[in-house]
Order: sequence, then structure tokens, then C-alpha cells
Amino acid sequence: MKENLDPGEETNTNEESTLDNVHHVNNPVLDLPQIEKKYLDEIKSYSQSENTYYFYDGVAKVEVKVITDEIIRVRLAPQGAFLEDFSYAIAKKTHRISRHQCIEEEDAYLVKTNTVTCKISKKDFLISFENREGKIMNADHSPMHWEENPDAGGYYVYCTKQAESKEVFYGLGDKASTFNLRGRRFTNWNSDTYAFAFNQDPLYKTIPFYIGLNDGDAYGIFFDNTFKTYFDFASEDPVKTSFWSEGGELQYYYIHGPHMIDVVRRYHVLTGTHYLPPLWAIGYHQCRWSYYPEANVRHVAEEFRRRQIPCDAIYLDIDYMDGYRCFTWNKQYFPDPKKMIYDLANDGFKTVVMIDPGIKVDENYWVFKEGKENKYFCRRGDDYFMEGYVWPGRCQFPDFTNPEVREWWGTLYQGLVEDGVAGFWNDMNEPAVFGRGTFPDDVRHNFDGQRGSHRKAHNVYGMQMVRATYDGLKKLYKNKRPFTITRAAYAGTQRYSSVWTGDNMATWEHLKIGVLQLQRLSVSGISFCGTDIGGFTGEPDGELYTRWVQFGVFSPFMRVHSAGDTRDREPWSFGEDWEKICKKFIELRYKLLPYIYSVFWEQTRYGYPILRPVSMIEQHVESNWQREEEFSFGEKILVSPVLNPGQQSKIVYLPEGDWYYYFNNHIFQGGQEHNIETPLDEMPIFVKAGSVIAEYPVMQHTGEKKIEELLLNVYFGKGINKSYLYTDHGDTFAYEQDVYLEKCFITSGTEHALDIKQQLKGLFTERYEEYDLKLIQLPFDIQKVLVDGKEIGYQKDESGYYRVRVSKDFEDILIQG
Ligand code: MIG
Repeated sequence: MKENLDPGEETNTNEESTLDNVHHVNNPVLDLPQIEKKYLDEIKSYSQSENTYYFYDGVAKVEVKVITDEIIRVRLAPQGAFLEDFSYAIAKKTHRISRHQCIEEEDAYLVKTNTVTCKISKKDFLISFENREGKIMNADHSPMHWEENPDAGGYYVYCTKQAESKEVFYGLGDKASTFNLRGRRFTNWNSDTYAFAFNQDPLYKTIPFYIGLNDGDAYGIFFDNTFKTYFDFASEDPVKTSFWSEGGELQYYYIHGPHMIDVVRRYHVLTGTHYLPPLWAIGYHQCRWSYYPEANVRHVAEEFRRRQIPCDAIYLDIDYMDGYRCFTWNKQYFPDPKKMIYDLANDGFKTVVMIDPGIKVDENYWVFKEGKENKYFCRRGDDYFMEGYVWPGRCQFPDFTNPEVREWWGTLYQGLVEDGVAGFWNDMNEPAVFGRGTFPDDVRHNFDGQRGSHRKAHNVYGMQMVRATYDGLKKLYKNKRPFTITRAAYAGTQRYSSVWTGDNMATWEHLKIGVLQLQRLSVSGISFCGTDIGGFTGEPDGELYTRWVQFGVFSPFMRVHSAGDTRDREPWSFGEDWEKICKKFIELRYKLLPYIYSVFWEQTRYGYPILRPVSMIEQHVESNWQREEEFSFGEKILVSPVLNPGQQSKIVYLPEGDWYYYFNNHIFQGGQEHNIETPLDEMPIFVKAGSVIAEYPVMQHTGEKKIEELLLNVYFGKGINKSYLYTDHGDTFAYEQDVYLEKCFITSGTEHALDIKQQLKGLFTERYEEYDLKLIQLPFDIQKVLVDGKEIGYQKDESGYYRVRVSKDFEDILIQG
């Protein structure tokens, strides 16, 4: 037996006697391993099971799994045992892979797909990803490492990548920071951040996904870890980009590009896309905290119609409830909600109401009673209920990570749905608790049977709430599409909801932050997003409000909202001059509806982001990497919102090709900057040459008019261009059974002719018979128009544009000069 030794002293005993010591010595235990950062060591062995490859250093194991030809997942098990393969973010587990194999070389293993090679170096366990030509897209700076967490259990896990000297980084969801994230560090911990500041972090959402762009080539990293996570983009050390977590597994996906838009598309392959919203959800929405009583709601709605300003939805914030009890009505303010909602609906307004997670502790309140009886509320480590104050007073909180609770929560909406409510707004689901901010770490969660403390469930709490909401509504509405909006989110939330950016401020700086946040959300998998137009807290003047409405037209979600203590915020609240401009721009949103709806389809069906920053449109142009204000909505319309008071003009960069200034159809040459006049009733909006953009007549709400003839604006362009137009019922799921129409217009223009071909896909039939083609800036005078071989007539309208009426079923139009 050894005596108590100085801990620093070397002991040269063999293994057997060491074990002996551990078993028999009393105090202290001499060879208890120190808690320190541990790194992967030299690879000792490797094995394979189908599309998964394992590498082992004698203690730790690394799994390299081929998910698709372009996506590879890496996982680390410090003691060789992986956690259960479970994720709230991932939409679908199995995908098509064409080919994969592992080749052993002298100093490395190469896991190869058709497009990517993941190289795992034997000696130091460094992992890198290469393209087919052997170019390194992304590489470890140090081997993956970890440190035991003796208090909570598990490990802090770390991954450190090389940051190339010119590499730039995008993504991470709602961060209120510069668009390029290089030089910054971020934390993901969903937080209720009223009146947040530029660079404040964390905010409401956790999207642990970023895009690296280096030397013109892009890739993505998705760190699927729900604990508090951190990202450092060459901030601590200019040659390193790292991400780490306070728990869970070191698990990340490498997503190949090299085009940024494909990285985003593939990220959507992993985490799903947005559901197709009902058409009304992409109209203009009016909100405030709060419209009540009923007479006020009706008054606002009437004013919209009287002033002929389009609007599709009106929101009821928390004051519609009885003492802030979810799923109840304040009968004093709303004596007959069903009648009110019915009348509003007749006038073309959908009603959207707020639902929070906090359930009032009240033995006479059915939701509380049901939750209590069924043990649906979250409990602390020592089994006390998680209680905290929110709007209703003392509250308990459903554990939305429990599938049974989600099921129940979904049914609670039945009454409101029967009352006619068309959409739901889930707030405070970070979760927010007055005073201490959120739940304490020891709160326990079901985590879909995986069990976990709040450390693990915090960042998915809001996502699981809105998932329960969406899934419940989907059943209640039968074949109608639900509309949901959430404040908190985790990666994958797009499968259940749209989002807004939370409690911003009525300042010009916040308008700019909004432009950054919506572009960022869009490249981070959450395209259906919006800001509180006008700013939540504080008072905008007419100019700020109006410029924000202009940006709102090109926000995927367009809603004005403001805090409880603010003055009126309707489009007419700032006087006639501003009202006129706001009206013009809200009308523009409605004219663009067929285009906007088609862009949503491209997101839902194909995973394309709705907003596309110039750095994405032209990633090969280095000067674009830092641009923050120009972005396109879909592929065809590029804007640059006006972000300063009194701004007379603005420098706008246009990507290569020709662009039409929307308000007068003047052509600007792209690939350069232009100084664009910015009078108050205009903003820089450009349409790409060669586009066919359908236009609806101005409607007061999306269901107001049946389209009798569809106007197609044809922006002449040289060469070949494709434009897509999508239509369907607008509010059902029939599109899942192919009851939709996806049209593709292929234009090809020369000095003397324009040819337009149409291809159709899907089973939906429109009620109108004809298109009204408006031919913009033809470089020739028309001599002849041939539709499917037959000559037809054409005219010039009062503004001098050629107009041609053709059957909607045409296959080919040849316009000859
Ligand atoms: O503690 O429901 O972000 O949009 O109007 C504030 C009242 C709670 C915060 C939301 C805001 C909403 C407000 N809510």
C-alpha cells in the first residue's frame, strides 16, 4: 500500500497495483483524473456500418455519417458512447445518397461522396472537407475537444476550425449585428430582449447555422446542439472560427456549396422549409398592443375600408383575454367575439390572436385544471412546480417538449377556432418570466422521452410550443392552412411557423437592424420573417414610419405593430401626406401578390431563401461580401430600402445584367453602383431584365376580387430568362395532391424579336381565360405577333406600351420587329 503522496509525485506502479490503490486507499484518491480540456488523439481503428464511419482513438469515438452527396455529419463521443440520435431540428432522417466509400491512405482516411471528401487525419484526428478538385473548403484548426462538466454532468464540447484570412461568415438567425459576422462572438440562449440594441446578444432565437465564404466558395456548418451554444468568428484569434456548447453532443453537419444559395437550400433539406402560407398571410397586417374593446377593433377595420387601404388581418394582443388567461375572452371588452370575427371576416379581415405559454395558477380555470390533473406543467429539479410571474400573475408552464402535452395544447385552440380566429401568435416563449428572465436551469423536461434539464430544453421551448400550436390547428382547420407566428425559435422552426424579430424600437437605427435581421434570418432557414413595422417601442415620425412601410413591402411578413403605451400607428396616423405614400406602398404589396406568393412557393417546395443578399446573388464579387442594404426578394426584384431621414438619393449596387427601375422602367446597367434618387414616395426597387412578373389589380384584401384576366409585365431582356408563377386555391392543402399550377415563362430576346414560351405543371385550373401582356421597353417596333403559329393583334396603351391579349394556354408567343 502506498502512503499519502504528494499529488505531483510520479508513481511508477503497473496497472494492477493502480487498480488496487483505487479500491483500497481512503484519502485522497491519488489518480483521479484532473478535469481539463481533452483533445482527440491519434486514430487507432476504424469501422463502417452502412453510410456511417467510425474512428476511434482508444477512448473517444468520432462518427462520420454521409447524409446526402453534399452533407456530412460529424459526431464526437468523448468516452466512446454516443447519445441517442435525436434532433428537434432535423425534418427527415433518410435521404438519397448516390455513392460513398472510405479510402485508407497512409496518413488519413478519406470518406468520399460524389461531391465531397471528408478527410480524417490519422495522427492528429484533424478533419477537413474538400471538393472534388481537392480544394479544402473547411478544415479543423485543432482536433475536437471537450471538458467534463462536474456540476451538470456531460461535457463542454468544442470545435475549432481554421478561419482563412479573407473568409467571411453569414447566418445565425436573428443576430442584430453587421451582416458579415467575422470578428464577432455570439451566444445562443433565447432571451426576451425588449428594446434590444445593435450588437446586443443573445436575442430571441437560436439558429446555430452559419455559412463560410472563402475565395468565392461557400459551405455551411450546422451545429445541432440545443444547449447554450457559442460561436466565435475569428474574433478571439483571426485564424480560428470556433463553436462550442455547455452540454450535449458535439454534432455538426458540413453542408457543401459552393454556391451560397445551394448551402441554404441544403440546410433546408436537413431542417425543412416553411409551410405554404395562406394567401391572406402575405397581405398587409395591422397590429398593436392592443386593439380593444370591440368598438375600437371595428373602428380600425372600418377606417381601412373607408380610406381604401388594403389590409388582410387585424391582431388582438393579450388584452382580449380574461385576466390574461389563454383561450378565454374578456367578455366586457368582447361580449360576442364570434359575431365580431364574423363581421370582420365579411369585410375581408382575418383575426389573429395572441397565446402565451404562461398558464395562470387558478383552480377555477379549466386550462390550469387540466394541465394540473394530467401533470402537464414543468417541474423543478426537486419536484416543485416551475412557477413564475407573467402577465396573468403567478403561472405554471406546459412542458412542450412532451408529445402528450403538445397534443393537448393543440386541442385547446378549438374554442377560438370555432369563434372564427384565423391565425395565432405565440409570444413570450423563450420562455420569458418576469424578474429572473427565464426558467432556472434545474427545471426538468420530457424532451420527447430523451429527458433533460432546462439547460438542454430552453432553446427549443418556443419551437415546441409553436409546433404544438401548428399541429393542433392543422387538425382543427381540417383542410385549411393555419397561420402561426412565434417570437422564439430554434433551427427547424420554419416547419411550423413564421417569426417576427421581437421588441424593436422606433428609430432609424432599428430600421437598419431590421434590414440586417430579415436578410440574416432568410439565409438561416427562416425566410418567413418580419419586423414590427414602425418600431415596437418609442414614437416614429411620419417619415420613419413611411420608410419602414416601404421596407415592409419587401419583408416576407408585413405587419405594423407597436407597444401598449404608443400613440396611434395606423397608416393614416401621421397625416394625409404620409397616408398617401403608405397607401401607395401597401397597394404595391397587393399588386405584387402573385409574384410574392410564387416566391413563397419556391421556398416551400424547393428551399430557396426569400430574401437574398447581394453577397449571395454574386458571391464571386468580393466587394459584395460586405454589402448590407441591397437584397432581392425572390430572384427578380432587387431593393435597397431608404434608411436615413431626409435622404435624397442613395448609392445602390446592381448585380450584373440590366435592371428596370420600378417606377419609370428606366434601364440601369448592373455590375456597378448607381446614385438613385429617393423621393419620399419612391424607393430603390429594380426588376431584372427578362422577367415576367404577374400583377394583380389593387384589392382591399386578398380575397376581394376574382381575377378576370391576368396582367403580365414582360420586362424585355436579351438572352434567355426564366420566370415562375405559382397559383392554387390559396388556403387549402390541395397543392400537396398536385392541385396547383406552376408556370414557367421562358423569354428570349434579341434586337428584333422576343419569344415567350410557357410551360405548365400541376392540376389546378384558373378561372380567367386570358393574359394581358404588357411589353416593357421592346427595342423594336412590332411588325407581327404569332401565338402558337397564328397571327394575332396588338395595341399600344396610353403610356405607349405594347399590349397583347392571349389565351392563358398559349405555348409560344413570337413577337417580331
Ligand atoms: O411583455 O403581448 O414582443 O409584440 O405586443 C410584453 C404584449 C409581451 C411582447 C411582444 C409584443 C407584444 C407584447 N409582448
